[in-house]
This record gives sequence, C-alpha cells and structure tokens, in this order.
Amino acid sequence: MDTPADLVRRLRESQACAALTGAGISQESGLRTFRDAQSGLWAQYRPEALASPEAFQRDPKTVWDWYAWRRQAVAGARPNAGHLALAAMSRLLPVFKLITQNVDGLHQMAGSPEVVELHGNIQRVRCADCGSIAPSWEEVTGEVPRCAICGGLLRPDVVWFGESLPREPLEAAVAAARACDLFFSIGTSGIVQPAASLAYAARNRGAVLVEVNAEPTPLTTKVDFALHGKAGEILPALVEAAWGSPISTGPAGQVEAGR
Ligand code: BV8
Ligand code: ZN
Repeated sequence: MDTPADLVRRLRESQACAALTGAGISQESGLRTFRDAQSGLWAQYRPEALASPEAFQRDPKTVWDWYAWRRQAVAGARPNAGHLALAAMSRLLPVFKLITQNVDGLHQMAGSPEVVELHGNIQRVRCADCGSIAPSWEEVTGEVPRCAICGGLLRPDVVWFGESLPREPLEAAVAAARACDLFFSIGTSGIVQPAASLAYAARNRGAVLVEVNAEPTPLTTKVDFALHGKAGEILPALVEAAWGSPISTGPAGQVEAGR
C-alpha cells in the first residue's frame, strides 16, 4: 500500500497530532459498526433506537440485554493492527491526542495512554438515578440489576442519543482538535454530533486533515489526504513508512495477549 510521501513527511514533522476514531477501526476486531445490520434478536432494532434514554424508560430490560450482548462481543475482541499503529504513534510523536467515539476500550487494550472517550465505555455501569459507578453487579433473571446505594436501575456508562457528552472529555477533544497541526478521522461515517464537527474545528485552525475510511464520507471532500481502505492495513503502513518500525500482530491479524 503506497502512502503519500507528502503525508509521511508531515507526520514525521508533526508537533501536535490528533485522531478521532469510530466503529470502523474495531471492525477488523470482529465488532459490528453502527452501519452494519445487527444480527439475530437485535436485527429488528436500529442502534440509535436502543441507545436512548427514551428506550431505557420504555423498556429497560431490552436495553440492558442489548448492552449485555455487546459487552460479551467486546470481551471476546482483541485490538487489531489499526489500534496498535495508533498506540505506536503515541510513542513516536511529540504530541498525539487520541479521541474515540467507541465504547469498546480496545485502544486502551492496545496500549494507547490517556484515550479521550467521548461516548463512555460499555464495560462501566452506573446508576440511572444517583449516577454512582457500580464496581460490580449481579445479573438478575428477567430484571435489570439495581444500584446498591439507592436502589435505582443500573445502566451502561455510555452517552445515549439526546444526552449531553461528559464535559471533560468533550473539552479535551475540542482543545486537541484546535491545537493540532495534523488531524486524522479514522473509521467514522462522520454523522454523529458533536464528534463529527471536531475535524472542522481542526481545519478552521489550519490543520492538515487526513481521512482513513473504508468508504467516502461527508468529510471526504474537505480533507487533504483521503486514504480509503481498511484502517488495520493503512495505519500500520503509514507508521512503517514514517518511522520504519513495523506493527507486529498475531497470525489472525489481531494482537495476541501479552505482545
Ligand atoms: C447531544 C454510545 C446535546 C452509545 C453513541 C440533527 C442534526 C445534528 C445533530 C443531531 C440532530 N438530531 C439529533 C442530533 C444530536 C445527535 C446526533 O448527532 N444524531 C445523528 C444520528 C444525526 N447527537 C446526540 O444526541 C449527542 N448528544 O447532541 O447532546 C443535545 C442534548 C439534547 C438534545 C439535543 C442535543 C450524543 C451522541 C452520542 C450517542 N452515543 N454511542 C452506544 O455505543 O451504544 S453514538 C455511536 O454512533 C458511536 O459512538 C458513534 O458516534 C456513532 C456511530 O458512528 P461511527 O462510529 O462513525 O460508526 P458507523 O457505523 O456510522 O461508520 C463506520 C464507518 O467505518 C463507515 O464509514 C465504514 O465505511 C467505515 N469502516 C468500516 N470498516 C472499516 C471502516 N473504515 C476503516 N477500516 C475498516 N475496517
Ligand atoms: Zn443509585
């Protein structure tokens, strides 16, 4: 895969780089994107319909079970070469801010330090009433587990549609976008706000924009470099072209534990 020489130069010379990732970077780890049709029991639901406070109000058990199903899929997934390449960039660049819309925690598992989680994390659960994080919970057949402190229903510690993003990660993401000289948009369809406006914030401050995605998006016509294909192939090639250090993964293209 040939990486544009001009992009390699800019990457090597970058003083402050930022990247926003979406579901596409976890696709090669076997996790469905939001665009991909859901399977089995969940095929009848649009993700946006389940990921909302209204849905939880209406039918908390169905929403709880959907997240339990996704949590299981995430538990079985491993970071891929795309996640690893971004972890390497945090070691090879003077400043590299990694912002994600994903709730799967695979960036952290790949070794990326201080990942800005804009939409929360599916492995965490909190009380829908008092907000306290539940360190552990008992699955109760037919019911949604309850908060040990106030008895409220437990819910995933993620941001649902119509809910505001947590202030700190959002401010960190906007600050990183405004301060960078090079901004990557990776594996995201660029539809969900406010995440989708970060690339524009970076561009308005003169940053060079790069899109790494399997298909064109609304952002494509605005970027300086559009690399269309699999993030798990494009990102390792980019790191190798810039710093000559290959990204190693296991036979299945995924990171073996302990590597
Ligand atoms: C808010 C956590 C303030 C939960 C998520 C009208 C206009 C503008 C905005 C709105 C509007 N109406 C409503 C809104 C606001 C809404 C919004 O943006 N809606 C969209 C649908 C229009 N935003 C909100 O509600 C946000 N909050 O605005 O609060 C407010 C408050 C009250 C009232 C009004 C405003 C909260 C948004 C966060 C919701 N939570 N996730 C969970 O995960 O269950 S969003 C969730 O969906 C993800 O986190 C992610 O953000 C999004 C999915 O997008 P992507 O990650 O990009 O994934 P997608 O599948 O779409 O695309 C994958 C891409 O990868 C594809 O392009 C594909 O080609 C590519 N790909 C696939 N494989 C590969 C690949 N690329 C490379 N390599 C591969 N191998
Ligand atoms: Zn509580």
